[in-house]
Amino acid sequence: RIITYGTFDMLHYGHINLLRRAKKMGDYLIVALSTDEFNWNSKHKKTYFTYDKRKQLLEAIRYVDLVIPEKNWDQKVNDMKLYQIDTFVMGDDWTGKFDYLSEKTGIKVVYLPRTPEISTTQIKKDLNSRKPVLKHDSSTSKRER
Ligand code: C2G
Repeated sequence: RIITYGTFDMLHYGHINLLRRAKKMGDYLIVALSTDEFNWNSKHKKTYFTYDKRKQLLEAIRYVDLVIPEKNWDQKVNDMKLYQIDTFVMGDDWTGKFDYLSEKTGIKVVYLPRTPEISTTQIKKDLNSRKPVLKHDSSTSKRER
């Protein structure tokens, strides 16, 4: 039984890569999804999609078996016991930050390499910079017309 935590705003292939590799480590994957309040009050993140929308998206992913709310930084130890977790997985931007979980609960803690070049912040930046993200050749645009 595997668990991972995150905001998963503007779901993208970096998130999917993480979830696919996490699921491969077991046969049941729980995603603890940061609530809007937790994002705003503790992570100072304003998400584009609300918790309900982000939950709906995650529940549509074949690798995800259950989505629960992440309400604070301190619920992890209890979550490990409550959901009988074997392995905790996070991207390696968190390397070392959750080692205490294995000391406290004996579960395995794994940090997986992040997918390069993609992040919600980068998507927002590119869109705001009004850079023509997609290049259309004339034939495509004619077909669209
Ligand atoms: N991720 C990734 N590659 C990317 C972007 C994200 O592997 N290009 C991973 C992150 O490392 C994380 C997960 O996808 O494991 C979710 O990313 P975020 O939504 O940014 O999660 P974060 O805000 O870091 O929340 O208590 C832990 C926090 O809730 C983690």
